[in-house]
Amino acid sequence: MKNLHPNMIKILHLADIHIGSGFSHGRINSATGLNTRLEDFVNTLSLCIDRALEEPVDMVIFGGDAFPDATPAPYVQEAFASQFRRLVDADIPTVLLVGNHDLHSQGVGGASLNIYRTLGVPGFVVGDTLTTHHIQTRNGKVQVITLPWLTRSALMTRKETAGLSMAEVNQLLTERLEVVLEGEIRKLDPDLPTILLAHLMADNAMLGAERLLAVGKGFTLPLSLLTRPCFNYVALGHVHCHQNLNKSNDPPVIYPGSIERVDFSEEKEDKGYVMVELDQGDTKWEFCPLPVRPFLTIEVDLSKSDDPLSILLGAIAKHNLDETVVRLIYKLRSEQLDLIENSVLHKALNTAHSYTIQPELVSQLAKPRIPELNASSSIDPMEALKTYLHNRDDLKDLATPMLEAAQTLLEEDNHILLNNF
Ligand SMILES: [Mn+2]
Repeated sequence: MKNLHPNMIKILHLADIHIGSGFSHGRINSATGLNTRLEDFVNTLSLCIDRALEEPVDMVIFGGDAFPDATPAPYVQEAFASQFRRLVDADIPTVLLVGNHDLHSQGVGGASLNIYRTLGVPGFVVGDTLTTHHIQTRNGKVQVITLPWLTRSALMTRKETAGLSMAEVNQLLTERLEVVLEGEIRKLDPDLPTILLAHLMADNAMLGAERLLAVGKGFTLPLSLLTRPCFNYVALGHVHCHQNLNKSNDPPVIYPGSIERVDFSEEKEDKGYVMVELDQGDTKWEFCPLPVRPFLTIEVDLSKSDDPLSILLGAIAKHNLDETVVRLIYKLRSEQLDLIENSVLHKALNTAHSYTIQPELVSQLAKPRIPELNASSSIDPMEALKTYLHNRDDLKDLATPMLEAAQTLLEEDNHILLNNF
């Protein structure tokens, strides 16, 4: 008789842990000798694991980007391992997907996560190739297709991409990926619940406001590749801002986002993880916010003020800075510099967890920006360069070679340019 697995399967989905990053936002904890931002990230990760154990969930899936890079310091690697070890002790199967930050720029494989496979950690699966894993949980079997971060070299040779634009490379890569994914889909058992776990940039993902200016138009995959009816849940990693990409929610296509604020671009975002009730009929999911350290930008234009210091102090005094990572940005004219006493500013910011002070000089002679590049939320780097060169008659003779050189650079390193997340 066929086993129909009547139970729903409870899963905790988290991504973009990036533990070990953002040390500049912390300070050394004199009691432990550790950077407080490492302690913050460990604490937040431990809350995710606490929840997994309390439920308990049947499986944990991690959507990639464990550390800032593939070679974390041993004490950072250990902090990560000590938390995931708790899942091993509780017999909770766990899938660790390899994100772009887990990949070596040289060679293949995600060294920082592959160690879990090398050591044969019970119940742990490392997703560093596009393949299907059959995972036995307490409430039945699950199929998980892992789709790690792909670089061009995984699907194409350098010869094949020579002379192609970034858009053409992207198109070719998408087509190749579709074929390989289709192969996995055909092998699926239709009677088992199925998850696609992928680290990628989907073409309709919303980035945090400050990231729209980046080279965001490059390496993206179409949502249609992910919204296949054979998937009961699509678990993503890479974009740090939590969102569901599929309005119909059938299947849910979820970025849980990062678990801590990695930088100031995430100042206003909620951080958390996602609880999933996987069901072949109707999968349910819920975003669970985490209590993370607040970030605050205080930005003041003092250039028209007669008493810039008191205006600045007034702007600071409006906020409770306790436990907060603060960034103070103020604009002023060069002749106002002497009116700002740094010791007074340091005193005013004293209660913050950490702070940076960024004065910006407003030049009286500032030229207007190139109007075509203003008010544009997203700038293609080639278009930006063309526009710039068009406005610089003195560079006329250099324009063509500069554009060619820029095109070559973008083609060579497009995956590096996209490693911002
Ligand atoms: Mn990533």
